[in-house]
Amino acid sequence: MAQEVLHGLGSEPKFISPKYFYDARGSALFEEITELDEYYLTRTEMSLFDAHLEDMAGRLGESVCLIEYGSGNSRKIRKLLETVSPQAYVPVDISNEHLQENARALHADFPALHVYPVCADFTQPVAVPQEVDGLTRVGFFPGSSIGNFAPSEAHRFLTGVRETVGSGGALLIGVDRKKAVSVLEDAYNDARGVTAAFNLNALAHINARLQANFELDGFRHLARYNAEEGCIQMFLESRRDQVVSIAGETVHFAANETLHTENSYKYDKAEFVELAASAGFTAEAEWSDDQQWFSIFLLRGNSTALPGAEIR
Ligand code: AVI
Repeated sequence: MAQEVLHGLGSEPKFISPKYFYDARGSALFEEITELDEYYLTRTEMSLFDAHLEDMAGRLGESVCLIEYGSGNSRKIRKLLETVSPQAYVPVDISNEHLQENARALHADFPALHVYPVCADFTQPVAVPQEVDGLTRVGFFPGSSIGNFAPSEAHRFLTGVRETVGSGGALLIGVDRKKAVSVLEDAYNDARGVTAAFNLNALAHINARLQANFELDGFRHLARYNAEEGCIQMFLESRRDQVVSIAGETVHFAANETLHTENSYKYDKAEFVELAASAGFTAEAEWSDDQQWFSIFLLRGNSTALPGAEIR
């Protein structure tokens, strides 16, 4: 972690990974964000699940193994487990603690469900346990978490999922759509300052883990839409000229210098369908709200033709 953080802070412009938002306080702040008036994403996606779960379940069929990428979506996964009734559930998470907690809680409520937690970095193809052989593999990646990957990383992630679910397998994925800049910017600049606290929490997290001495009041939260990139970008801007010590090293911040903390990409429908196609998926269905602010896509793994094989 020290190496990674210092590499980003030694770069020009400075950056850190958004994963540093998420210690216990950061996860609680994110939960709070999902309930903010301005943060329409979670509420819109939930209402799409509520309205279309039966349709989703019908399309997925029976004999399903549900593979959840990241295991922090308890409310959404429960809805899906109730309606799709999969034979097996494979939560994949880098944090073993989250996985075990999640598996324990679900087992209590769905005693007949076979749960096979896999502790892994899900940006790589996942080794799914043999026990689920013969079941249709369906990945689940809600919340527009795909938006926090750069397009090349999103392509790599989707290619890995395609490899994991196989041809005929599927991915149910939530995607935040492009829309009026004011709506997007309000969602990341809420009036109560919860997103600002979430952004600044990355510094508190680094202080705790790397014996660093960031002064949180020395930085200001910034979030703005970059139309060229098609993403909301979050930064922490230094309020003054200052030096911070981190894991025995010192890092200089000029007044108004920015530290880039997160990108959150937004997609047009056609852009996302094309991205999915480049990873070997066909968009079989899409559910969106009246304003087309958020979409849930059902992507189906294409059958792969061997290189040089004739396509009939
Ligand atoms: C987790 N992820 C989809 C959120 C987003 O909207 O990109 C993280 C977030 N950052 C600021 N607010 C919420």
